[in-house]
Amino acid sequence: MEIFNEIKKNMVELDDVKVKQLIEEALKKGVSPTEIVEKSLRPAMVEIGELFEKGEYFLAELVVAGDIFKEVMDELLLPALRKSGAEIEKLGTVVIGTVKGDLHDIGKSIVASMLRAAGFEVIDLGVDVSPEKFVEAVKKYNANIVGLSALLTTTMLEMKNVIEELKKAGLRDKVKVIVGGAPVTPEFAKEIGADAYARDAVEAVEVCKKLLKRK
Ligand code: B1M
Repeated sequence: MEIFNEIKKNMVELDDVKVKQLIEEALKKGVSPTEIVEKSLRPAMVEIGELFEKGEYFLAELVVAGDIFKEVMDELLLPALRKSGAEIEKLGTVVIGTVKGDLHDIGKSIVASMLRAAGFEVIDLGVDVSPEKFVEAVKKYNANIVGLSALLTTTMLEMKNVIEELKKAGLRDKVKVIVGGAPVTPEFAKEIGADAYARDAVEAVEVCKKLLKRK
């Protein structure tokens, strides 16, 4: 669809005014907020990352891209998501966070919002979360699921440390672990002993529902 390309192009060019205008138009036409994220904004962020790698964009551009993404999520997409008929049934409790050393929170926050919209209670611990903090929160909130997000190839290794810490605390059998984030793969999830992997926020909701049924 042309509108997805247009949003993507303007996001890559960091034109926040145009991005907002196009998203408003798309929402009015009935395009779903999750499609806008997955077909326009996320591919745009990948391209922005590539421009950064090539030295055509700098850290300042990454920061601006992150800010625009957050603004359109808060102002336009999350309100639309809430309106689009969230299930009211109360599902389980998910403790979620971006692992230690990692400050990327856009994808994790989208996953958290989608889980909330689907009826999960979500405790969002934010970014740079240590294994000890995850364990503490699992105990405190009696969580059914722990969600770990990482965007750096270096920090994804922290996911294993969280699983180890859950084992040490005797909680590993009581809680399911789902992992995700750009560098994470299903193979990596298996290798570190996670229960599940999700590619995006829509899949994360489906996977979390399945994880609870299996318990
Ligand atoms: Co950074 N950064 N960054 N960055 N950044 C990446 C990740 C990078 C791939 C860019 C690149 O070079 N191509 C690269 C990592 C390379 C690598 O590890 N191999 C990189 C780098 C190098 C860095 C710094 C080291 C740069 C520096 O300082 N020199 C630095 C690290 C800081 C740190 O964390 N310690 C850094 C900093 C930043 C900013 C702070 C400026 C900013 C983040 C702002 C913020 O989050 N508040 C930023 C940004 C914006 C990016 C890119 C461009 C975009 C990330 C993003 O928001 N994507 C990114 C490029 C890329 O991703 N290819 C890049 C959109 C978001 C919707 O997608 O996060 O993938 P994503 O989330 C998806 C799925 O992955 C999945 O669902 C989400 C929704 O669909 N998902 C889950 C995510 N978590 C999940 C959890 C689940 C399930 C699914 O279950 C629990």
